[in-house]
Amino acid sequence: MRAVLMATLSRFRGSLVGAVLGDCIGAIYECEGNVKLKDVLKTVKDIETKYKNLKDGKELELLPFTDDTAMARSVAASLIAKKGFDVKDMAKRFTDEFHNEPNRGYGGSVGAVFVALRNDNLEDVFEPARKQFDGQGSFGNGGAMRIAPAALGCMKDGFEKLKTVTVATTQVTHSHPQAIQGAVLQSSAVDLALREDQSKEFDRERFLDKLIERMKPMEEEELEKSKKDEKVACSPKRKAKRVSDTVKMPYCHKLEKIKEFLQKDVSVSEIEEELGNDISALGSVPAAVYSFLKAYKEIPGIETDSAFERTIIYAISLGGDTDTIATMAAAMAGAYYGYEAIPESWQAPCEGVEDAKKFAQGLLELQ
Ligand code: R7I
Ligand code: MG
Ligand code: MG
Repeated sequence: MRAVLMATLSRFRGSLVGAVLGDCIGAIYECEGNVKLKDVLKTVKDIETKYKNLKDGKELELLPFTDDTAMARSVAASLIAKKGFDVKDMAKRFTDEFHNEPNRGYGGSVGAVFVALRNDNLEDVFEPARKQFDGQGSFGNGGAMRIAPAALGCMKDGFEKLKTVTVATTQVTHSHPQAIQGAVLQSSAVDLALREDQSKEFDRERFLDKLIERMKPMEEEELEKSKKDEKVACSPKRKAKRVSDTVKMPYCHKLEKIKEFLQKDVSVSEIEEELGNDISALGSVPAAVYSFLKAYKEIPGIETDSAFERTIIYAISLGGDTDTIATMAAAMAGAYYGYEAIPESWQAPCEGVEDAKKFAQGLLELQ
């Protein structure tokens, strides 16, 4: 295989295997409230020790993947089987997967979408998602958490195609603009990480500028729409429910904030406050981007030379929606550092690693 293809295969594998590890290891801490860095360090140390002490013929205790990976597998499998994007096939795979294994830790409301999709055999696969939350759609991070394979599958096509595929893949379950924008931010971050020249010093501010360049028109368009809606409805100003509701273009705002945060020491509570660490797309994708970028450099208290390892450890240490923030951050990190950066001992207990490698190969063959 040509050298450039080998390099790409390594980064494709890195992204999908990384995502699996972030999910499986992050799931140990999902929704545990405050996570202590020292506990996360102990968890990964234990993983390494168990692997080292593994006796012949014995098996490691499995770290199962959750809905994040279950759905990412469907995204990859559909793109490969259809040699491109087919929303009905994608929706069917999500639905079958959910009914096959409903106990993978899915979000509280998304099950209703899959029930409707199965029962109604709909022409319009986006309809059940549009009905969620009184017609405003879910703002959960379920669209973003699964989207990394789309960045790989669309690599040859460029951003406009990636955006179209990301938006439609998300809308099968999530129609809230913030859920859609969050998925576009995530797929863009993986896409840009795949393309970043590793032989040069990583200009993280430039990386953030490129993300802002992609997010700005989407947020501006949404802002225009909401202004019109307000006029039509003559509605009184909606009371802000969440801090981020008070900022006009919250994704761009958070991406600018990350630039600031990369220049100084920031506490976990400040990150939680400013970027979020929750189950919403807006409250988690920026934290994943920040984890990836921060871990490029050393982090006090995390003593490993591996920036890939730092990414997962740091993302989990933020607490909250740990499996999802870690899966998204690790999808970016794996895309940047490549498969060789991922320790074997971390891969060994995680469910779904071998399949992730096959999906990476299949997605590369689409290029
Ligand atoms: O977004 P989704 O697929 O959940 C993904 C998360 C990840 O952390 C996974 O690891 C898994 O644990 O779940 O699932 P949804 O059910 O669409 O959204 C998740 C939750 O976000 C919902 O159950 C609600 O609690 C909340 N939520 C909303 N609450 C009020 N109003 C999402 N949208 C809304 C809303 O519009
Ligand atoms: Mg999960
Ligand atoms: Mg989660």
